[in-house]
Amino acid sequence: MKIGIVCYPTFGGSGVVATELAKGLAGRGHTIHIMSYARPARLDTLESDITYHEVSVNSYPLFEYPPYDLALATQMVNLIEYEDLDLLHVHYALPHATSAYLAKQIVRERGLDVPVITTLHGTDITLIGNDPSYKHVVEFSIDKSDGVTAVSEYLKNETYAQFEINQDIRVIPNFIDLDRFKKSNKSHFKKAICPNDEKVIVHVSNFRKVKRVPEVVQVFAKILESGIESKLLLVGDGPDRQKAEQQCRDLGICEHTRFLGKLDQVEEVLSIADLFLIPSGSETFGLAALEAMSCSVPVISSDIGGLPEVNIHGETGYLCALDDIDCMADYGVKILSDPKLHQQMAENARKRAERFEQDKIVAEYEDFYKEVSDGVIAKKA
Ligand code: GMT
Repeated sequence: MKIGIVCYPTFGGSGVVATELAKGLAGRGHTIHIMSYARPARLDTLESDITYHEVSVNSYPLFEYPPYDLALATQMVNLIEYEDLDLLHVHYALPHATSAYLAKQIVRERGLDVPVITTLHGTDITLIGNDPSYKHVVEFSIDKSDGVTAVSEYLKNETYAQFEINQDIRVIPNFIDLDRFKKSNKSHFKKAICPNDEKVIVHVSNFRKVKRVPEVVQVFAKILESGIESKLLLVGDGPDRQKAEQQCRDLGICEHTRFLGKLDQVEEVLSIADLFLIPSGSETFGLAALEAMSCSVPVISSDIGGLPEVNIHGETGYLCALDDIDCMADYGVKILSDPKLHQQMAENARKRAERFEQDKIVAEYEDFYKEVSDGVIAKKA
């Protein structure tokens, strides 16, 4: 098939899922056209069957807010016509599903019918998508899509709870490249960071408020207090970085903490990790947790959103109530001070990650494309 994929170009979240899906589909013989306002971070190599189309928005003295959604719709129309697209798959509803709806109507006038699939990822439903300034348009655009997927059961239910959607939503979870995300020997790196063979605790995020990075530091401080010699490695950057750095200074634990900034090869850090912390206040799936688990790292997470569908309590790590720092620290100490338990959880984590193997999930998307193209998608029961 010739497939148009639309996404944000981000380092994490929907941008990663969309780009990895594009690569997986290209590997299965499809021709992919990716549209975004910048080259997606994970589209870092030349791929012969993937063409990237930058959506450029011309400024004009009247425009305080240049209309990206219209420029995107125009790009979609161009690609449907000139590249003969069979299907449009947009990631993150706002504004991509709306642009797709518009493009679909325009090409219909010209005798072309292109199915539109919208994948819901997270804050497009749980936060910004249901903001009163966008809600009607987001709801309409999702409902008018020919097929809708969500990355977890939680997100599917949340979508029905927050919007009037008559479409049947198919759950297709995030996925993982098990060959890339696996524990590999990084002993030189481990030695440099942990000269005394300290335990390594890792957090990876975009440091937005919802990720609770200052709480990661608090949990770590308590683990240190318990006497476990350890280091905290924080990967990523964003609005809460300064707050987290200040927290380290306040708690006097800066020498045990390293802020590594944004990194492309997260799997190298995960390869030396003993524990992964993800205490998020909202998380529809938790791709970062899956990446850690795939590298055989037990996870301690909050018990919210889609995280319990990924991290299994007592098996691949532990879940704690939101903001329960003591609970997370206690479980951290438990895992790090019991080598047998750690080994078992590390194995379980990798096994669990195998359920989300990339090829298998890409094939689910492929099947869904066929169903939608054949017009066999049902309405909500
Ligand atoms: O809201 C974000 O953090 C970004 C968002 C996105 O759509 O880019 O991430 C969401 O999508 C990821 C991929 O499907 C999920 O793994 C994340 O859990 C989800 N983030 C949140 O719900 C906060």
